[in-house]
Amino acid sequence: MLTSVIDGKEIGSGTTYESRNPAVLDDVVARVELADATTLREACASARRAQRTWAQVPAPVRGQVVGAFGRLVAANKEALAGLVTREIGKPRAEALGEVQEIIDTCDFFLGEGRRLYGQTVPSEMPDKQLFTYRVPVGVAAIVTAGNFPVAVPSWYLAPALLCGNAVVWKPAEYASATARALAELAWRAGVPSGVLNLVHADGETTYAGLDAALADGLVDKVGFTGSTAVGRRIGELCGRHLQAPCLELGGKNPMVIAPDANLDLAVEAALFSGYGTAGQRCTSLGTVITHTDVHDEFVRRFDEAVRTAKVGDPTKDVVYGPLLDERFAQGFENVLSWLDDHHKVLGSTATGRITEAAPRDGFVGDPRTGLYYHPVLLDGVRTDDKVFTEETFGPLVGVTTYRTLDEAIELGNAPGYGLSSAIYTNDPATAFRFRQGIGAGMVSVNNSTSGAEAHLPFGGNGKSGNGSRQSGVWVLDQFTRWQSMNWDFSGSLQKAQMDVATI
Ligand code: UN1
Repeated sequence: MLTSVIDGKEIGSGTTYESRNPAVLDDVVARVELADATTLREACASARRAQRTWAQVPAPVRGQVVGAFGRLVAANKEALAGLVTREIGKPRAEALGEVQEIIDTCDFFLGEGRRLYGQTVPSEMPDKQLFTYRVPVGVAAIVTAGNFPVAVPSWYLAPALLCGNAVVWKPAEYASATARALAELAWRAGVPSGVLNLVHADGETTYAGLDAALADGLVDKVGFTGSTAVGRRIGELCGRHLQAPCLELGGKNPMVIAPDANLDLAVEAALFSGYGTAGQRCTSLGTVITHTDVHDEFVRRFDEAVRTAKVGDPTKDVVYGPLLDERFAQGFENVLSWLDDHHKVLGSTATGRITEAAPRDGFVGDPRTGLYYHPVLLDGVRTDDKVFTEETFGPLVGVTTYRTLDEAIELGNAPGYGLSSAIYTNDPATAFRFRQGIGAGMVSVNNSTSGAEAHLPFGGNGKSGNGSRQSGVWVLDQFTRWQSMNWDFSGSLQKAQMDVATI
């Protein structure tokens, strides 16, 4: 039985949850005791006490701990990736890539421990020095989704810890075992047990516990990766307590196919970003916006690629495996009810769950054991369709057409998200104009909408977040606050704006 771990102590409760392998539903990966709201608040209080000592540890030494965490993850890469595959059904190659993303992140923040630069700033008065320092925010409450059960948490944990904060981490219930494994590696690497606390809880409990902790001044930064709907609630909650959370939410990521695009490359990228991780990335491809001149040929090739894509057992070489858990499977069933008569359904001979009665050619494994769904490729998508405006979080890609680049940009921005985007073109001017016009935080030219590198700013605008950025140096602004210091050694009271030196 897994429990929450607060200041190194296992804290149980009455309520249990079973995290199941979505490829083999009879396989219970972990039985978890879910915490109540008081326990979550207590974890924040405990983190508050531990943070003071951690902040005294010099940043380069904290960096060494983060570096050691990365090395332990590397030493356990196969096992951790295996657990990711078993608990959330991510195919092996992608799971290994996900674990590599933690290692890359820790590598980056090991070095940042020796920088974490402040500035010296000239004063308007003589014999006076101005400085800026980055100071830790204090306690960070991190709430993560389970589609990236270890990489995305590491984007929060590594910089938050490096910057001298204590963390209370609330992972997705359906990725509890993976979360515990990652936390164990962090503790073994030298992160003090009170500085990283793991709390298993359901959504409503998390919300109530955070509300109580924020009201009592026990949390200084909330980090949340998940749906736009939940992000909105977290944003409202934090706003009431005068806090700006770090929100990384959904996406409706467009891929534009210009008339000069290399269509084979574009199809490969559309397959990877539309159907990889079963379309359950925040960076998954939502809608292909293809120029009318190349539409028919692109769709012909894309349909062929989707039809022949291997789907099934995630321990095998497949494009995608099962959906994350029952709740996500139900969510996708609901999305399928948005299909309309004017849509041309391609990519499969059937839609919905893959069963013996509705089989798929070349399916790998046993369809009876897991939450497997047919890929859906929808041509003829219109701007007033729900499949055009809403994130679908499943193996579904829509296709629509454009005539001018301005029109393509307008279509890309229309759903109001702004996370990732891509364009396939060989013309630099087209690529740059697309970048200027598209409202997304991330733009790919001749590459997929998903698969961002770990040291570039990651984040979105509009319904994809509140403009916060993760990764690289940019995330330091989430986990530190600027403090300025002025030091006057003139021997007199020099008044700013009033005693300004003149020539
Ligand atoms: C997410 O789905 O929340 O860029 C993150 C990507 C991955 C991260 C996705 N590195 O697609």
